[in-house]
Amino acid sequence: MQTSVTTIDRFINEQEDQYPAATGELSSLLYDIALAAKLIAAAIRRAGLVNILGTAGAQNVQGEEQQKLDVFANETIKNCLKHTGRVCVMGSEEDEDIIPVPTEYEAGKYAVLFDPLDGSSNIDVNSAVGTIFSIHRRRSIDGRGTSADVLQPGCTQVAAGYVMYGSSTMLVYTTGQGVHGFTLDPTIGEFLLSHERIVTPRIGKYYSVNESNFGRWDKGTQTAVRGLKGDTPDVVAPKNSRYIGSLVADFHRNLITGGVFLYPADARNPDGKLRLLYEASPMAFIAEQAQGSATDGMNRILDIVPLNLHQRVPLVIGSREDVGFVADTLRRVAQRASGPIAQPAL
Ligand code: AHM
Ligand code: MG
Repeated sequence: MQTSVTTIDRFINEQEDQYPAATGELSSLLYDIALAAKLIAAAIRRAGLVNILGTAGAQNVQGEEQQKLDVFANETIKNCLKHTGRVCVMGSEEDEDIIPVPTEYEAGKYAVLFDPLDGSSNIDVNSAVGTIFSIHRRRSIDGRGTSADVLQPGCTQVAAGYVMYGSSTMLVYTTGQGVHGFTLDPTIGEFLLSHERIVTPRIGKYYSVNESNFGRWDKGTQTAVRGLKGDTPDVVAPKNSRYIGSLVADFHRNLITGGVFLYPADARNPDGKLRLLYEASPMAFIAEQAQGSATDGMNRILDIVPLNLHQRVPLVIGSREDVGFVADTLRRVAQRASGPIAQPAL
């Protein structure tokens, strides 16, 4: 029987201890998020039992049907963060506008963005869903937070992470010192360090994309996906296909085994489907910290300056060489069609 474990709070605190100027607030904020994750995980585990499944009968700001668990996860995260004095403003996939902390609470120095329950169409079929979060230092000087605090490029994130509610519940995060994963031990209610310093393989085994959109992709994307399937084995290692339709689960698998996930633009979704601030940016920070990379096809996700809270962006993310292959292919096909274009900074 094991008698020595590293809990998430001990690990976070020990990491922050390496920086004498650190106040401990970011550590506490990550721990607040871990608490929200435990509450959400518990609700998901009970989902089939307490008749919480099904739609809440409302639509979110994207015009999508909200699931009851979406609503629960959204409220849980907001309630775990708003009173702490560590956060000045929040932004959620489920809320149209930014959420400044209520006036009865102290406003802190961080802005937090989150997708409370990503992949929620998987809930009713008992497949993996997740929570994604992104943390920025505030830009406004004082008072309640403003849009300027949430509309920051991914490269200024101080922390990002996700929680995967799968066969076990895992929390994976980075503060810019590598990527670390914790597994929830339900018997003691603690996240325990299980994956220290995750490094994703340079070349992946899998490609993950919704191929039902193939006919709506541009020529470059079609050529790149054909390459990933094995059309050009001299240029890119042929891959096996895996697609759950839950970004957290697809990304997590590829992070561990190596692989590339794509949600490109298509004729119906000219900017792709995924959202920059609380899906693409945090995942891009994690990918880069695990020595992978993330682009919108050609440009680095972390360099994109957001214009609005729910902005969408095409996403190609995962093993560095595979993401590079997609960018090279898109560039080559575009060049053939219309002459030279600017080189991306990968
Ligand atoms: P959601 O945030 O509304 O759940 O949508 C995002 C999800 C991602 O988890 C997943 O990668 C993608 O939508 C799947 O979309 P599609 O069903 O078009 O393949
Ligand atoms: Mg989502």
